[in-house]
Amino acid sequence: METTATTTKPGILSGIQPTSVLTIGNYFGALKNWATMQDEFDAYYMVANLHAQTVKMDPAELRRRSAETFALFLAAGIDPARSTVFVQSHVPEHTQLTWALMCNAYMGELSRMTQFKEKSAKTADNINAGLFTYPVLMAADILVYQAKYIPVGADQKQHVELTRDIAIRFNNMYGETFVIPEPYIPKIGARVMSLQEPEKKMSKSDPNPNGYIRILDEPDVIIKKLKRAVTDSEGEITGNPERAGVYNLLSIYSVCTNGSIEDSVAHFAGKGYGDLKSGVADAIIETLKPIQTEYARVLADKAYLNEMMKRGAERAQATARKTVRKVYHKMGFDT
Ligand code: AQP
Repeated sequence: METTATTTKPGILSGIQPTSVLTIGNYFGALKNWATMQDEFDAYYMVANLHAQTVKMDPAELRRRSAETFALFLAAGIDPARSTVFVQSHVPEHTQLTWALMCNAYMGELSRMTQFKEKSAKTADNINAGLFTYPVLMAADILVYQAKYIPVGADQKQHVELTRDIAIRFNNMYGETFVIPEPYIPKIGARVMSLQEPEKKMSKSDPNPNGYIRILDEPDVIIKKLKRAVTDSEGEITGNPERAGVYNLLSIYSVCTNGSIEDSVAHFAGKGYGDLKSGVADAIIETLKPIQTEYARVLADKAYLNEMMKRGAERAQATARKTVRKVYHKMGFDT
């Protein structure tokens, strides 16, 4: 496999936490775009397993899910020959850089992170320090690869702002060290909403399994969940975003068929919600079929999977090590 030691393409970094099996929200909102960005960017894609531990996870489950999520990245079209794809904990430089950044981040700015407020309200029995300092680890994830662009949803924009502030502060104090990253809105992107509460985003840790479709769900499960999807009492299929349930189904159909909302509305013109739900279910099943087949193949080949994880980590580490050496030297640490 070819490894790109030097490149002139802008760096990009993104990750997904292996807290549960990924949903079609993770696919259409992240993985599908990642695959299309592989040639334009020097892409780093990681299984964010260190982040997943801010909620309590069983160690054996976390280990298994990390490997499965990595396999799913490959199955969804992330090509280890074109992108650096790896598991976060395999590259210890992330945590090494975190400490350096932690000493250049302030309690006040971390206290302003809205996601901390939301998440700590949800897990009142486990407000661990990791949940509070998680944005600094995220800053390290980005800065350690000198990534220029960070594809993020609105909920993560504040964390990219914080990363910029820390990087600028560090550069001012110690001299030019970090590339200052920018949030990046992919050309095609989709926010997939819950099938049960369509005003909320589809989430893999939703306690109600009817709210999400997993990338690995069997066709009969997909059909059943779609049948239960929340719509409204209007009966007519239009592309009005205020009718959140129907609009969500239309946009899922659009991303599955690579069409526009107008195309989807035209496709279902004169039909009822039963047809809409079965049409969307079929489109999802067709989209997921090749990914599921490839996933089964990759997961069955443990030697290949382990080798890809090892190579990905080595390739990521080659870049990360350079940054940490530079930072530690500037700060007066000997290693
Ligand atoms: N519903 C969604 N629509 C579009 N994009 C989505 N993403 C997640 N859900 C949707 C995108 O997936 C990437 C990684 O997500 P994550 O695992 O780091 O955490 P998250 O954003 O908090 O996603 P979940 O599924 O809700 O995770 P849990 O339940 O573990 O907290 C991001 O690029 C995100 O935009």
